[in-house]
Parts: sequence; structure tokens; C-alpha cells
Amino acid sequence: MAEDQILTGAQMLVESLERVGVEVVFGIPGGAILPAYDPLFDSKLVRHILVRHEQGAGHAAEGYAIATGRVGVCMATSGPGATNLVTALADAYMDSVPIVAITGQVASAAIGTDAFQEADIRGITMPVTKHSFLVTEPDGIPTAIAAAFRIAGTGRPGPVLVDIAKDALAATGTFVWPGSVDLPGYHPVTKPHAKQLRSAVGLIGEARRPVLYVGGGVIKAHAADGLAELVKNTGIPVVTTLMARGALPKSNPLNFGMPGMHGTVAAVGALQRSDLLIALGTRFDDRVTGKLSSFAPGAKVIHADIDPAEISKNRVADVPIVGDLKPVLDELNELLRGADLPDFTPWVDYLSGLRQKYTLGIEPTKEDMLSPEYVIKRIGEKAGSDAIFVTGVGQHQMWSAHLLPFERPGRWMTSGGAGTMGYCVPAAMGAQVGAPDSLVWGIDGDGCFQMTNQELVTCALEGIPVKIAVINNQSLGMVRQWQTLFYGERYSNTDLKSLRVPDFPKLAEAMGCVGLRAETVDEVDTVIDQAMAVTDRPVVVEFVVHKDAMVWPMVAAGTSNDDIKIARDLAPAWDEEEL
Ligand SMILES: Cc1ncc(C[n+]2csc(CCOP(=O)(O)OP(=O)(O)O)c2C)c(N)n1
Repeated sequence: MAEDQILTGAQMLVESLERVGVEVVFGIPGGAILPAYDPLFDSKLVRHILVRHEQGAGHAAEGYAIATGRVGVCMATSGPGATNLVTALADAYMDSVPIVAITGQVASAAIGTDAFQEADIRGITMPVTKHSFLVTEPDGIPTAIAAAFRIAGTGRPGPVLVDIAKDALAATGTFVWPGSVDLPGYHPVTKPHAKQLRSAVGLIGEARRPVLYVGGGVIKAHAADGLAELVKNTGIPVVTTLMARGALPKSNPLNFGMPGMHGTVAAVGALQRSDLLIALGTRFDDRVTGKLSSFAPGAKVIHADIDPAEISKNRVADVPIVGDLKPVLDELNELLRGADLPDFTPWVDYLSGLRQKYTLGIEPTKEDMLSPEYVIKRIGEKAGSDAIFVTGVGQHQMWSAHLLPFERPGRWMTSGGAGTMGYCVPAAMGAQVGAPDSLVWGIDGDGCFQMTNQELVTCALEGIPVKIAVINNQSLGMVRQWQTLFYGERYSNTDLKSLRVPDFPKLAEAMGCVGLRAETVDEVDTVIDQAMAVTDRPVVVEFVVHKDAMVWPMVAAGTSNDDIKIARDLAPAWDEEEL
């Protein structure tokens, strides 16, 4: 389309979305956004996927963004449509996922009058968006869209809201596409400071027990290759947080697994006994640090992150490095290539000993019921490391984080920061849209699944053949686990009674999916094979599992990582003298 044409604001919106390269929008129309849906109907470039709940649109945009490395897009009308997006925006904000949410707003003259379906969505979402715009003139739409995509996808990625008044969509103006987007005050620092990098190398040279504490930022920065090289160059052990599973292959002997509340003994021990944390794209989250005052007490800290606000937020950094992790790692590798580093072998041997000693065995059944860990492990083994895995939140999420085959970055999607139940099904839908040729397995809890499973209708009708495993322990398992451990086994309101209500396979069939169920060990592989043979429809597989399985190891909330338990009332022996 030629520049300087007279268009409606709605046409400008669609033209702008096409210009920034949007392929797909997940959304639901309504009064205030309706003008935008009219030209969208004609777009040859932008596919609109009509979801069943706006929260689903938001998580789908997240799944799409993670699967493709692009900015995901969701759209909703004003008021309740927009407020239904809030959870997904908060989720994307906590996990630094680049999405743009476009919402219709009541006509500009009615803003502030409690008009029908009016909600101050900018105000509501201000704490959970990287930035937001309220557009009240058609001419403001192209600039807002260009800026929103730039902000969402650069620096530390995150969600951006563009709220557009209905009259701005309906009115006409001259379409002018901004050649460059001028954003005063927005200049993410990407190039790390050379002096800081040299200081980091100095600290590494003095360390005896260093650990690479790797967060999701490494994956966001597409810096996994640089990390692999750093590990190879230095022999420094690695722990990868929940968001960083896949940043280094799980099979790498220097990968000691996930730290944190449900981390491995080796990973938690590595952090606690370290004398140097090299923290990369991670934020010292309380789920990793446990009681902060006793976290890694003997360690100096090198902290590299693209967001300066993260540095020294929870733990003071001795060497702060602000920058994009790709150049950070490339330049560190350059400085460390051929460097004469201390021998870290005793330290690595100590951690390898912990890993060997505290690897948890997995039994297929417990009291004749399937064990959830066994089911999840089998799904991972049969799907393979090229599959994309998406989870809900709870016990099944933690078992997945331990047991799936993480060999590549960008194949793992989970709600880490917000811990949003209901994330799995819609995020898997978005991932499958972004990666149509990939095998996408969602691993969900029976509680989580009941929050957003209606998006399987969307999947069935739109030809999005995700596979969802419902790990049915008939309870809100993670909460039940806390009740077992900390509330004297008083199971207040965690029993979902979901043995046959809902009947998950029948519910799946009703939504246009294939529905399967496994209750015995023999059935597990059979139903996984059957599910993988279906390529034209979504599949839901219910695995009926034991409800008393617990996630171990565990650091109780608010306690020190030193008090990690490997089973109820059972602490690891640290064998300090071996260090
Ligand atoms: C939206 C939302 N509500 C409540 C919670 C609190 N919560 C965390 S885990 C959990 C239980 C999840 O149950 P289920 O989906 O069955 O998974 P399981 O733990 O049994 O594997 C709850 C209620 C949450 N994280 N998110």
C-alpha cells in the first residue's frame, strides 16, 4: 500500500500489523474493537484465530512467541475482554515474554464516564506491562504499533499493551508509517562494558568452586551456543533454573540440573557451597535462593543481565555486567580462550558425587496406581528432545522440569514467575501455531486443565493438533503436598474428586479431540503411541495416577537452601570433608 493514503484507523491498524510482520493474532471481537475486525477479515497476511477466552489468547501469544522468537499478538475488546487478558500479561511480564496486546477502548469522549464496557486497562495493567499506549486519534495508530513491537521484542522482552479508542479506529486519517521509531528514554544497553568483563575473568581466575547459575535470559538472548562454549572452555559446573531448562543439554556432565525449592541436591549444593556465582540472565528469584540471607553464603557474584534493574536487586553483585547475553558470552569466551584457569576438578567431582548419591529412583507404580513421575518420564522418552513441552503449574510441572529430555533451547514453556494455572493448553496451542511441524506435548494437571481446556475447541476447529497429557491425581496436588507437610494432612479444598468427573476422554471427544486414558503401566506406552499417531486433531490423554506422590527434593518456603529435604524428614548428607 502506498504511503499517505486516507484510511480508517482500523485499516491503519491492520496495515501496521502487516508491516511489522504479524502472521497470527489470537483474539475475540466485541463492541469497542469491532471496527478493527472488519479490515482484519480481508487481510491476506494476518491470520486471526478465534479463541474461547481472552486469557487463552494471551497465553497462546506467549507460546507462539517462545516457539518462534517473534512477538506474539493477542486482541480483545474493552472492559471484560481486556481484563480477561490481565493474567496472561502478568505472566508474560514475569517471564519476559514478548507479546503485544491490542484492546479496543470505549470512544474517547466516553473515557472516564463509566461507559458500557469501560475499564481503565492501561491503569489496571501498568504494573504488569513493559509499556502501554492509549491511542485516541487514528494517526497515532501506526506509530503506537511500531513502537509497541520494538519495545516488546528488544532489550528485556515483555508485554506491551496498545489500547485504542473506538472512535480512533472508526475515524479516517492519513496513513504514515514511521521510518524510525523515536523512543526517548528507551535505550537498552546491549554491549557489555569491557572493564567489567575483565573483572569477571579476574574473579573466575581466583575461584575454586565457581558455578554458572543460568536463567531464562540465556535462552531469550539466543546465547546457548556461547554458554556451551564457556562451559567447554572453563569446565565450570552449571545449574539451569526452571526457565532455563534446555539452555545447556541435560546430557552435558557439567549440567547439575535445576536449583531451587524443588531443585536437585547437586544444584542446590552447588550454589550453597560455591565461592563464585556467575549469574547469567537470572534474577535470584526466591524460589531459587530460599531464605536470601543464607543463600550461597560464601560466594562472590558476577551478575550479567540486560536489565540493570535486576542487578543487585536481591543479592549484591561484586561484578555487575549490563548487556545482551550473546555478546557477554562471546566476549567472555574470547577473554577466557586459552586462559590459565584453576583446576576445578575436585569441585566437579564433589558435585558429581552428590548427583550420583541423590538421583531419585522412579517406580512405575505405587500401591498399584500409576506413578506420575513414571508417566512424565515415558512421555519425554517417547516424544524425544526435539518435541516442544509445555506444562501447567503444580507437581506435574516440577516433575516435568526434572524428567523431560532438555537437549535444546526453546523447546520448553512453563509459567515460572507467575505460576499461572491454565497456562498449558493455550500456550501449547500458540506453540503449535508457531511451530506447525513440531510435536507439541502439553503436560497438565487435572486442576490446571479445568481452567482453560476450552481452547481445545479452538485447536480442533483450527487444525492445531496439540497433545495434552492430563496427569490426573484427583487433586490440586501441589497444594495438597503442602497440606501433607505443613498442615497436618488436613486436606481443605484440594480434593477435586476428578476420577470420572469430568470424564476427561469424553470431554476431549466433545471438544472435537481424540480422548484416551491410561490407568496401568501397560497402557502408558500404548496411549502415548496412539496419541503420537494422530496428526489431524488434538489429543487428550488422561493418566490416572496416585494422589500421594510428592515432589522431592524440597526446600520449604522461607527456609534456607541448607535445609533441603530429599524425602519427608530426610536431609542429604553433604560430606563437607570431601570438598
Ligand atoms: C491461577 C492459579 N490459582 C491457584 C494457584 C495455586 N496453585 C498452585 S499449584 C496448584 C495445584 C495445581 O493442581 P493440578 O493442576 O491438579 O496439578 P498438580 O499439582 O496436581 O500436578 C494450585 C491451586 C495457581 N498457581 N494459579
